[in-house]
Amino acid sequence: MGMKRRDFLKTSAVGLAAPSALFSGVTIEPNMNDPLILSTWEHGLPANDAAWAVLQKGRSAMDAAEAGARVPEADPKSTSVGFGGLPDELGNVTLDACVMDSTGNAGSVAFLQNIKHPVSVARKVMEDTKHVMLVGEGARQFALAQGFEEMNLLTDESKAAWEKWKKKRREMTPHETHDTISVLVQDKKGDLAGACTTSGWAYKLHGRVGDSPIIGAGLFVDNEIGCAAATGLGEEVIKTTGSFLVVELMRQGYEPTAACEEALNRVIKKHKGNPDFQIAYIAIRKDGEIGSACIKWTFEYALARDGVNKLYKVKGMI
Ligand code: SD4
Repeated sequence: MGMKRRDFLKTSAVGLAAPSALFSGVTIEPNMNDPLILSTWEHGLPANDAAWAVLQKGRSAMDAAEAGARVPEADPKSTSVGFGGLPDELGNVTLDACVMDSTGNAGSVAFLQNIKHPVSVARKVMEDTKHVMLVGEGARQFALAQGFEEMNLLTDESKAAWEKWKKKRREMTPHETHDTISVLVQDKKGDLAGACTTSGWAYKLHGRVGDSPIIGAGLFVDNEIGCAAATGLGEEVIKTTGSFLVVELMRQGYEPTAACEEALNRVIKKHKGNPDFQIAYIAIRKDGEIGSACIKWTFEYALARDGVNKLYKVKGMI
């Protein structure tokens, strides 16, 4: 059954009392012919521009999300993603990424080294293998076999930052260095897709994998309900299956921002009301409503819609 937005909101209010029963089997009326792109942080702006250009050519939400994520991946000034990403404690740039499309298909790579575009490798895993996730050396070998070029991803600037860090080995607070790019897209057919890519927590233990390549944690897409993505302290996003939770809360009738807040509430509660780290979520509901929330300080997302691409600030919940 299709729902008008007003009906949806009416049902939502009731839905909070007995959410899943009311919402199971209900289809939210899709937003058609009003494509939008929602990305994390300031590097979301150029990512959105690239994604928008792809949508303009009539291509899919998945094509657009991948094209968007590739922009910060290739930019050495984005020191938290791809080429130029800050390394782990041993000086290795190790990358995590995933994609999920409107059919519910997903691909992911984790702990990948020396390949500039992990998001595209993740897409290849999704489309050209029977698997969802490849890691480390296996992921690198797969990428090389698919024609991806091998390259050194540690720029002089990131190497210098790492060498400076090594002298004191000061523990980084996660929010100092976390800036994953997550790109959520709704195309003009109303279909949803997403991509997420990062070099993770700077100076992490060698072998550490964050939330960004974990389907349901860093990213989740359900083409009936909506999609969500995360940025921030991956360990805590994994422990609460964050992006999946945001989408499930939208299924239960939560507005997109309320869904992001409720998912963060679980983290805040676990940390006695005062976590010392940042997590932010972005979400698109199938009817084109968007939402976002972050734990503390501020977070910025970039939204491209109606040909306008703008950065918006979100205030922390605590
Ligand atoms: C991670 N969530 O590896 C990523 C890092 C991040 O904004 O989001 N930065 O934990």
